[in-house]
Amino acid sequence: MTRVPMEGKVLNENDRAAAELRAEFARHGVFAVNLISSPGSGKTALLERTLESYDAGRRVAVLTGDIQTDADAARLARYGFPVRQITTAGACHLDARMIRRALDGWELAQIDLLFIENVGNLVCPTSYDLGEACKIVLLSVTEGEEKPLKYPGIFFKSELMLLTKIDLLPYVPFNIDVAEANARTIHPEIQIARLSCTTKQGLDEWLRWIDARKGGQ
Ligand SMILES: Nc1nc2c(ncn2[C@@H]2O[C@H](COP(=O)(O)OP(=O)(O)O)[C@@H](O)[C@H]2O)c(=O)[nH]1
Ligand SMILES: [Mg+2]
Repeated sequence: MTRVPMEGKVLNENDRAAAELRAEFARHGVFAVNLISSPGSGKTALLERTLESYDAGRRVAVLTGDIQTDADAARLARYGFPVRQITTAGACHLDARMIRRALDGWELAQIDLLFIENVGNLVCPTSYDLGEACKIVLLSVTEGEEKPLKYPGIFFKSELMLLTKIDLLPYVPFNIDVAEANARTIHPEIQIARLSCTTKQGLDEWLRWIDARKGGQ
């Protein structure tokens, strides 16, 4: 009897759904970004500061994933842009079909920029393509500078590493240069930016980065 490894099968199905999504995004000119980090690294805070900085006419939307609660969607809905919560009821990552379902009823032609906040986890989301144009990994200064070495997959696949909560650097023994060097050991071309959503230091650089990246698709 031939045994088909389940994980391989699920991933293949996801790859097919993700390819369809990617084609759909391309057809409608949607630039989709997959934000990945541990729980609490500041994904929602980053989106709050980002949405807050955008004019009302900006064609941006957010899908935010968590295992339970719509707390993040409630935080993000305050800025007036379309926001939907995806609750995975236990799954440790979003998959392409969850994204497709969550987009139902949205006019994709009206969206230029779609942020997807993944479930907090540095491992599982790495393997699930969501049809995004790029993955971005957040690492906060309270997590330890060795994390890129321990969780290489996501640092290898991400185009940008955002080092978050840099306002806390005076209070934690985190060597930011070592963190950057560790990320570059795994992925020499990874781009890196430093950011605090509390003081807004580095926020303009992030906003410029996303606009430039989107412009180039
Ligand atoms: N000091 C500091 N705290 C932050 C910053 N960004 C987020 N936080 C806090 O970190 C916690 C987790 O942030 P959240 O955005 O919910 O993280 P998520 O789980 O990745 O979405 C919250 O209490 C935030 O207020 C920051 O730049 N500096
Ligand atoms: Mg969040």
